Amino acid sequence: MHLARFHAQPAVFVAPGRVNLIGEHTDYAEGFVMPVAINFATLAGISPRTDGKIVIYSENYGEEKTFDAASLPAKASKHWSDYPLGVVAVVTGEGHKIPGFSLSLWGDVPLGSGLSSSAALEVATMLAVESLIGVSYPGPVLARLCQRVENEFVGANCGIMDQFISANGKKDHALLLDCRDLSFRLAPIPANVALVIANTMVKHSVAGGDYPTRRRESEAACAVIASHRPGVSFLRDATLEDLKKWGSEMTPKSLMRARHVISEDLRTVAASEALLKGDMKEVGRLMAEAHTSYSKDFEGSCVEADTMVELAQDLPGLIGARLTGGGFGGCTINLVEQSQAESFAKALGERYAAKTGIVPEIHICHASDGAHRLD
Ligand code: GAF
Repeated sequence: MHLARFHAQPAVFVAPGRVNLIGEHTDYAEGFVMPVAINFATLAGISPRTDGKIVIYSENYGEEKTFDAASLPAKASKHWSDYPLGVVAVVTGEGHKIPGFSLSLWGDVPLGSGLSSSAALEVATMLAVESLIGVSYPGPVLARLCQRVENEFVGANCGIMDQFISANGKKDHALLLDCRDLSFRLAPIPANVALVIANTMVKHSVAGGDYPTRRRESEAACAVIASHRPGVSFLRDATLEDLKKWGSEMTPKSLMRARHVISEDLRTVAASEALLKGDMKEVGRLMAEAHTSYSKDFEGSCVEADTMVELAQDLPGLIGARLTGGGFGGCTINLVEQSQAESFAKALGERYAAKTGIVPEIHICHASDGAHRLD
């Protein structure tokens, strides 16, 4: 498509979406997350231009936008082009001059479903722009730059998880990330375990009101603890003991949010250890606990997601189920015995449709490699 449209052979890059197995709303508290890159992705094809223009075509939207490379919009405009333009703005801010280029974008990460379509778009575009200017950022640096695209240009106050896993994921593995220093370790997903991703079809948005509200509430709890223990900069540094001591000085909602975040960090590290040992029963148990905490304490779920998790419980083959991603809609992640995955997906879809009147999309996915160039 790029060749036909722009009459130039593109360099092509791919960046995956993600599903998070456990560790929700812990990344911006400098805690732990354990996501997996999945086999839904964004492709970005890039070629240089000599007319000083930046021309971006989105195959998904069937729309082409043209900008002057010398005077790009300084602000987001709530349009899909905010993401590639944000990448250019951040890289320019790093001191690079970006010449004109043609960029073609295509993706199959379901939009607004909590599988990080925007991170995939940012990371694929970042690799494309890097190649154009002859720069190569290490994976963790690239992820940080893409997070800045969200935080500084798009205006979504997200953490590092989605961009990090899209840039650094590994086929057949989950990645336990320490969001404080960006160190990570990989844990293999056993070959007999399938990732069944069930879309509630309720749209989710990080930029929307609930995500930043939850973030503020949990940070307010952290400030209370920090007033007693100055070493506590983020909830990552706090303990459940701290909540017992000073929880009464917090609003009830802040206390609940903090209880989720602090306990989620403990569960996430425990789940990675269980996964490394191949103890899938324990992984499933921790996922179930994580969902309850996300739903009850963090109030980050919704009726549909709770229903999807509930309906999975007695289906043959289930190891663990929970709402994944930023919350308030989107998808559940179900770890399921591979031999039961097809029948599990079918039965879950039927049950959900019968109960809610909504026909869900259910995907049997596998853990994929992070972003790279396609030859
Ligand atoms: C969204 C955000 F983008 C992530 O940074 C993370 O906070 C997640 O929600 C919740 O765990 O995906």
